[in-house]
Amino acid sequence: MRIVYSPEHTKHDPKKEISDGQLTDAVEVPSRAKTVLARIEETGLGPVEPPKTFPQDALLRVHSVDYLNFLKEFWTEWRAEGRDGEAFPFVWPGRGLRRDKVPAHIDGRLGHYAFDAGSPMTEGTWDAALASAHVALTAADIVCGGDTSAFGLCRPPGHHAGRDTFGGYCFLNNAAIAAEHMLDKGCHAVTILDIDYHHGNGTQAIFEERSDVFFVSLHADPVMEYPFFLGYADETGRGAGEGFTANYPLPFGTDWPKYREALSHALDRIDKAGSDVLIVSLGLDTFEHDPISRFKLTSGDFLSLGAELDRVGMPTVFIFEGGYAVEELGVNCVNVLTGFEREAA
Ligand code: SP5
Ligand code: ZN
Repeated sequence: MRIVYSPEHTKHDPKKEISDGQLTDAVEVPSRAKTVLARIEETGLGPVEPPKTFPQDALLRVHSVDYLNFLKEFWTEWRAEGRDGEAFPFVWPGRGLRRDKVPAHIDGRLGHYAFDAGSPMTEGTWDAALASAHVALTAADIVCGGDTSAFGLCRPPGHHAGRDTFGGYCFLNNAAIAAEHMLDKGCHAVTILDIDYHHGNGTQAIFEERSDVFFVSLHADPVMEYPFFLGYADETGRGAGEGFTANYPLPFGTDWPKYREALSHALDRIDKAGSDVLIVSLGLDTFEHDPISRFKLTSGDFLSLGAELDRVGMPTVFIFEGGYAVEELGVNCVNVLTGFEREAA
């Protein structure tokens, strides 16, 4: 399997995040991607290549121009206000406040585009997020070119980012950008299977009215877990997209037998949907020792998970999302990919 990686991600190196009501140590850190890369090299999973660059049009298929400009110009504006260090929003247009106004002040702009306070923006965030999107686009191109699979080792992750919103450590929605690119390149329909522990609210929101992108997500029940406000079983798509969203909220403590049951159901639906390509939003935070999650998958289970994914036999683009048990992250991630390849062989 060909792997796409860019060292640009190290420019996004936050030290702190706001989580569980407190300022805590950041968990979405550069060592995450480095440990996965090290394991790929150690196991010889496949050749590692840098991303190509793409015109901004590829991002505009998913994100609004004002949002992209905000991300790009953020650091200059932040510095112009006399600020330094990591940036967090602290005021949002909640119920009763106007969402149609984009304030000029940087604190207002931050609140307008953010949906949580847990995703610090730093000097290098834009460069890293842009490279991450290019990694995803390059991986998509590899599969468009005829390979049966590819892995985009994206960082920062993407699945929480919406058309014009950031949060959940995500700024550009890498999986959504890859999906649009594949549709542009001649795919008729794409399925995105999101197996990160957290619901992929951004990806769902981007495609909820679309019938050419089937979004399927297995995740911790939002009634008890972040992102709390999307990912319930009754969300099945809207308008032309009715029936093209499927959510499998699962309880705390979900282990492989229970997870496999839901995955199996999801894969049957994916099989029937008949898309021509599968994009897997690959989060490894379902791991039993993940520091912020409460599922119980073991390192060995990730091999089985990879094998299950190949059951539908579709060309597959893997896009790296969450997973915060850094020490075991390389093994867990590569286990999914080798489990998948072994089955294919
Ligand atoms: C890409 C991705 O996985 N983003 C996840 C963002 C989650 N941020 C909020 C984390 C809240 C953690 N609560 C942990 C409770 C146990 N200490
Ligand atoms: Zn996650």
